[in-house]
Amino acid sequence: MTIPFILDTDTAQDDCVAILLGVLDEEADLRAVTMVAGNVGFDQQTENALMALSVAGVLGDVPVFLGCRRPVVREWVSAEYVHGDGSGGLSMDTEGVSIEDEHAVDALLRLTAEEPGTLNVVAIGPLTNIAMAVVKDPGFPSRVNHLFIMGGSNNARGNITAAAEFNFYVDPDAAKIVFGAGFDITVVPWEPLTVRDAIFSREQMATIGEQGTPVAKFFRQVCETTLEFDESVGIPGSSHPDSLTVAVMLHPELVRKSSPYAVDIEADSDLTRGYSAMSWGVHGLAPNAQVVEEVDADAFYSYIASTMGVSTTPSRPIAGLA
Ligand SMILES: [Ca+2]
Repeated sequence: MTIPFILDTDTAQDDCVAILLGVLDEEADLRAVTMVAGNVGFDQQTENALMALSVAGVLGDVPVFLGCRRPVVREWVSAEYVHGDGSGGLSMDTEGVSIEDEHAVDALLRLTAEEPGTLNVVAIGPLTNIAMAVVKDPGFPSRVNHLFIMGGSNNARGNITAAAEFNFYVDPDAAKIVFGAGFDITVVPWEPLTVRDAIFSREQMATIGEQGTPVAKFFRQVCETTLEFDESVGIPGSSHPDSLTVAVMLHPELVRKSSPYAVDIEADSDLTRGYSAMSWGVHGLAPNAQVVEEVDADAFYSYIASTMGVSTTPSRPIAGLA
């Protein structure tokens, strides 16, 4: 039994790894990639997603839908200072590659209507597409089997501000809608989880790259920019929150600890915009999400390393792949 899911992504660096897991892991059945405004320029994100599909040899096999090009209310904020253009200096000729005409929000609604209660959605960018799907069709949450969200911090530091993690900061209004919509939700937060359990050292990154497969080389090159940024802000390695979110869905045995929380998002304050209030059960609030608190870091690394070692024949040449 494979796990069917839609991946909603602002593709840069670790989003690419999340896509690779979705097509290389035998447990995964990636039905669609939906693009949302986030990390880097929208068209660049789309090219990054197509490159990831190409290096895995499945370009054209997984439909790619373009979604919201800006947050619901606010101006778009980029993370280009973290990711560069998110490609690790790689590029690919996308001439003639087919992108679906249907909008990503409509695709989310249609695909879940065709198989209600079957598909998971993994959201690893700002939650704009997911919120817009809720706004357009309030029946959407009940048709999604489970929604996995990368975002927020669990009573800990943010990354784009002291209070907020990037995905929720960029579109706090969307995040607030999504957490109030009635989905079955699992959250993979930035702190403390990701920076403790999903950080790879330079040595670990090199070990993955040395496997020499196209995927392994691609992995190392696209993750290098973030590695340098992470080290500059005191994180001892390359961070992998997005691929961790897909991994948690495909391999729940990686999770050592998770608990129910009542999660809500700050959308009114400037100072704490996008802050995720995660109430742990003592404040009289009904839980609306399961928050992952600890994963087996060694097992996660081994899983990523072995998956990046899978041999593929890239669909198209990728310029700059060493
Ligand atoms: Ca992302």
